[in-house]
Amino acid sequence: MPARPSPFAAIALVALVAAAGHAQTVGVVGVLGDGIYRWDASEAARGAAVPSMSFENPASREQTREIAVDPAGLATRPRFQREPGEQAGEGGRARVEIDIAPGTSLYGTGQAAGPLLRNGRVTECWNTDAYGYQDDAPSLYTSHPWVLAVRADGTAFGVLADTTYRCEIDLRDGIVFRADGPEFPVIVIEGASPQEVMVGLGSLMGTIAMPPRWAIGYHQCRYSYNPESRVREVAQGFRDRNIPADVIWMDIDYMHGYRVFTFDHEQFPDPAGLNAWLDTIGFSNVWMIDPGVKDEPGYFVRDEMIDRNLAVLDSGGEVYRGEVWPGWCVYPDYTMADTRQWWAGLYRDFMGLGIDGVWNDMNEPAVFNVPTKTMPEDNQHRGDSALGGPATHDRFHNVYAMLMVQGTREGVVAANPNLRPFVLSRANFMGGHRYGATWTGDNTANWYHVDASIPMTLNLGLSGQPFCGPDIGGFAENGTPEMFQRWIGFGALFPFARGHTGKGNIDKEPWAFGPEVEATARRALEQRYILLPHLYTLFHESSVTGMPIARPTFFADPTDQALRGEDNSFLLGDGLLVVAQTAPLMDRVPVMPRGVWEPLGLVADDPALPDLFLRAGEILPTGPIVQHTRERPLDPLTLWIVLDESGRAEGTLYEDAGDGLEYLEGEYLLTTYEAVRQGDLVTVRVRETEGQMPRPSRRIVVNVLGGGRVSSAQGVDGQDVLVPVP
Ligand code: NBV
Repeated sequence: MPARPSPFAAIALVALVAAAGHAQTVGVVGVLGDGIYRWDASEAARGAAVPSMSFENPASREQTREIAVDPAGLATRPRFQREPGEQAGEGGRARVEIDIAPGTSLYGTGQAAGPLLRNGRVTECWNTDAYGYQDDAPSLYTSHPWVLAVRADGTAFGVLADTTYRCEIDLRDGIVFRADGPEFPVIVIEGASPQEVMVGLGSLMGTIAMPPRWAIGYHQCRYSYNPESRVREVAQGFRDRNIPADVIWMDIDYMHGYRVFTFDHEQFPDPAGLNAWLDTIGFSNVWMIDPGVKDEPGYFVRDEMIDRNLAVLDSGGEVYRGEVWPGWCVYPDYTMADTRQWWAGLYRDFMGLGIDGVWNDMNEPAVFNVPTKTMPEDNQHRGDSALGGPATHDRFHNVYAMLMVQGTREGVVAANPNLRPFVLSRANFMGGHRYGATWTGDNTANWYHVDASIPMTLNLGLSGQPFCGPDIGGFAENGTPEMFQRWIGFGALFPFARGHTGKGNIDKEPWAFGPEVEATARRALEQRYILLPHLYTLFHESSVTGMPIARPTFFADPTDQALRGEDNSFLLGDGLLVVAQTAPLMDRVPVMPRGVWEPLGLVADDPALPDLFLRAGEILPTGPIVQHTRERPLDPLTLWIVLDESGRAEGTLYEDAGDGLEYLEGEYLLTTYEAVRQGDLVTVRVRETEGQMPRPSRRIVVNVLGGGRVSSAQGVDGQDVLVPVP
């Protein structure tokens, strides 16, 4: 029988001698798609690679086509090398190196402390409980072994080190990945722009599912709101003060002695009743579940897990025990589908109490009283063959949380098959955006963290996790009223907007800092709700293409070098620029993208709020101020318009039921509006619609901005509206 031809180009393995003196190889390459390549250190390494945990469809990584061009002509060529171990006999690390041309800017690397621009930085992919982290933290809660590189001319490429092992991303001289474990595939995505690379990444890793609309509202949390009377008081506090919010969160103190899937019956005697009451005032709820299960015979979660043999084992094959909140705990081994299925089943009764969303915390997994803060690397997981089979914890550490959240999501969906799930996870891995949103962990109420929250949110988005944001107000410490005021000002515009703080701190609800800060917070949140139609449209776009929701300002013009390090501002979509002041003195001078950007005022002037600008050629859909997303339908629809040089503008609005899955059957309305100037008049009309949802009968308000002036007209949505040129 003739040998099956290898889909990889036959490249002679050229041994190069690197400066360090260790042999480098150019590896073998195959094509995965248009401008998308898979490289491996050798044919043998390719054959031995474990299935991808990041690809939405791991089989697709294996379906390479032969490359038509000479690989030596490819723009991005990794070089492979085995670094010797530090101690004799040790396997050492697999190293991959990619040169970059001068003027190349590097981004991504997941949830990394420090600035947006990653050149010169070293990030370690190793999910870590990093309470109170600062700028020099090597690793945080989630891991994304991914770099987005933007060349001087604005073309771009992305590189994924497709390994789950501990992996260092060293960007001090080009791009270098050093990972424990065996050689790993390297995925290269070429694009004419960084946006194209992001879409390519979405095609491989999958995209977020459309969340329920309430999850895009404002969330209020603290560690913890307890007893339940305090939950009611805080939720009612928003309504009494007319401060918009959609969600209130139940942190670990609702549990009975921190046992997951139980309730403290003194403090929370009737969770179903509490959830039902919250619903009457338009509040959705999210409740926490951790992975550590109290090791207490008689406790049903623990007994089921042990009886079914689903726990993580230690190196000797005994059930591993580690200390967390409940005391000694056992940990589900989510690397087995059986475990995930059992875990998912636990959510049936839990969700049956009217629970809307789930928060998975401590899933790095965090372990107390050990120097590594996590379980031993030689613990044993009995991984299914689909995940590459059994392995020690060092291979599964970074995906422990992702597999947990996958199980959680499956359970939430099974409990409420007709609703959209919402799950938030602290730890996660490249590709984990398919299962849950994320936040930036235990930050601190100081100006460093106010400043860091924009770049961190942006780099997560550039690493495939668009649904994210920081603890607004800071988790550790109290901060100052001014700090909170500024933080909520721009924080209210992140894809995931949640106020949170830790135990023992002062209150940090929007009204906790006195009337002046409360007024800013109200305006900031009103601004979010006014922009909700646009944000919802961006979530839809992201769910289709993989584009981030909050985007770096340089996306406005990837050829403009001046924008490459700008991380005090960000774009929501293509044309709405949010310029924040994240330093106490408000003395940062933002770098503005070239072209015409008209200032946009959606709420009363307030120096603590970010400045908004709308780009020429954009139509921005907005709604009225509402107190929560279910309050009333979008009416009137207000379009803000800035014409481009040719007198035209365009924008889209996505609408659906806000929950449920009918949108997947076509029950949505995607409208493209256009504005065209003829003489002194601008005609605004529907140019195109997609989807089967009928257009709601509603009023439309049109505001055309130009030269600092605004001209307005009203009409009926779906019919042409004429408005004078401003
Ligand atoms: O569950 C309590 C907290 C939670 O509020 C926080 O957001 C998590 O990041 N959790 C960590 C455990 C305690 C941290 C000190």
